[in-house]
Amino acid sequence: MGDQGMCQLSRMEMAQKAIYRPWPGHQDHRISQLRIVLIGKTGGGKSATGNSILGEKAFKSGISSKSVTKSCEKKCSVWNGSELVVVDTPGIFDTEVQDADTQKEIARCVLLTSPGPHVLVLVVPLGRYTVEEQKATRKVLQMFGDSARSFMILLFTRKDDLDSIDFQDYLKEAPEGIQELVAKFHHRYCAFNNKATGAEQEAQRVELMTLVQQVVRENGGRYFTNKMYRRAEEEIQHQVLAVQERYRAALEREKAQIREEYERKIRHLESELERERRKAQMERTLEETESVYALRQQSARVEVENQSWIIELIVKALNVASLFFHLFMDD
Ligand SMILES: Nc1nc2c(ncn2[C@@H]2O[C@H](COP(=O)(O)OP(=O)(O)O)[C@@H](O)[C@H]2O)c(=O)[nH]1
Ligand SMILES: [Mg+2]
Repeated sequence: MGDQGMCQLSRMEMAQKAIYRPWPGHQDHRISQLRIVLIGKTGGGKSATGNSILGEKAFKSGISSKSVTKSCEKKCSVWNGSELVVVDTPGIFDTEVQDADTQKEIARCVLLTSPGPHVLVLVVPLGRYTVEEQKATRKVLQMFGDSARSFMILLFTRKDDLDSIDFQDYLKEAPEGIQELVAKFHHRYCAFNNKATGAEQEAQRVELMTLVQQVVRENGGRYFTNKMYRRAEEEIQHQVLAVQERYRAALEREKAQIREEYERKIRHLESELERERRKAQMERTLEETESVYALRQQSARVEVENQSWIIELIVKALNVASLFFHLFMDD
């Protein structure tokens, strides 16, 4: 079992409750879920931002090598009646290197945010926006392609480094690289102090979530997708169908067994009343078995997402489709 299905329980819990559809034409036919993925260069403050969004220390964050995010991670909470899924990534989208480990991580990120993220949060640290940092940001933007722009929010970290300067005032005098970015994102940006607590933390969280909601609304409830996500989704669906087919066959086998056992037991019974009693018992057992399998069918997707082999299958599917070569740009 992998740890990619961290949100399994809450998803199941939410599926059992009546979940409202937050916006008309919501394309996600699964339960109402808001998927956010944090992207940007290592050390920019992605994990710290994830913690600020969730309001708890869910992701490891820090400067020591021990706290550097090495693998994509998914954490969930509930926001405004929707399941909020936050996926933290290591700096995988800012690299030219497409080695096996990077491919696996990208596949993992795609799986954790499948069938696609509603919002991509590009995390950039204020005051430290070096040339190297600029290059990395450009790479990330290029990687996701122009079609991803309408799903992106620019989030500056280290707002506390501005001391008491007002963020809007700072922007007027900000380095060219920062100005350039802000211009690209129009009004879709915000700044976080990830060291903030209490009311300040809550206020910036609300500010971001308001932006998130705005992005989702502007996109008509659609999530970001591209060839890569679609190909991965095909593979996931393929596996889900296989699992469901296995359960269907297993249910038929079990039902046949139950009937056979019943026939064997009543064969020598004389009393009609007793036969009827046993028959009613059998019907109950059949119904119970059916409902157990119905639940298994429903959670087939979660089951597939939790299998460690699904990542390898996605990597393979993406390689077969040459998508790792073209990457996200190819939408
Ligand atoms: N002062 C300050 N430090 C921050 C802020 N955001 C992140 N950091 C620090 O920057 C370092 C890198 O953050 P981390 O979340 O691990 O970055 P990641 O590699 O992008 O996940 C950590 O030491 C954080 O404590 C912020 O808003 N203010
Ligand atoms: Mg990190």
